[in-house]
Amino acid sequence: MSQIDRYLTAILILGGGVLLGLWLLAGPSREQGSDFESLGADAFRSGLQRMVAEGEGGLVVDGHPLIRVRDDDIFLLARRWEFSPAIELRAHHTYHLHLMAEDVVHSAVIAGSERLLLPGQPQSMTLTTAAAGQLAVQCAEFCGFSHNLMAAFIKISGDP
Ligand SMILES: [Cu+2]
Repeated sequence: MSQIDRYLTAILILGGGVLLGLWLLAGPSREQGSDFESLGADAFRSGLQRMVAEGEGGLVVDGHPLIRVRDDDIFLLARRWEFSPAIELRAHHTYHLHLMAEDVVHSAVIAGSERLLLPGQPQSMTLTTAAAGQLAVQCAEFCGFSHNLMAAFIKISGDP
């Protein structure tokens, strides 16, 4: 090994170490824990059914019924390539949001925070709505062909 080869090898090893250090410091920032105790998959499914049954009001958005959430618990199911159901929330209200992936790994970015969603493992977080308008939900984990289109808008209503 020549002197130059040794220098190059040392630079490569040092550079790799620096990059690894930076990645560990600044890299994986998505949260995996829940804000409070998460539900089991069965409790999630029955909660979702209850929310849909209570909130159906005949309004349809993009082919899906719009569910007016009555309770403080919200259930969103992630599957290729949608978050469902379409929901309407009240402005300036704090909810318990429960998310679960049904088929493959997804990740939900909502109100500036990201949750990794492993299939069949619900995640829970608090969500406080702002003023009336829309709140975007976006998938941030590549999940196949139409991943880029996997987004939803939550309607925030000003009515009390
Ligand atoms: Cu995706």
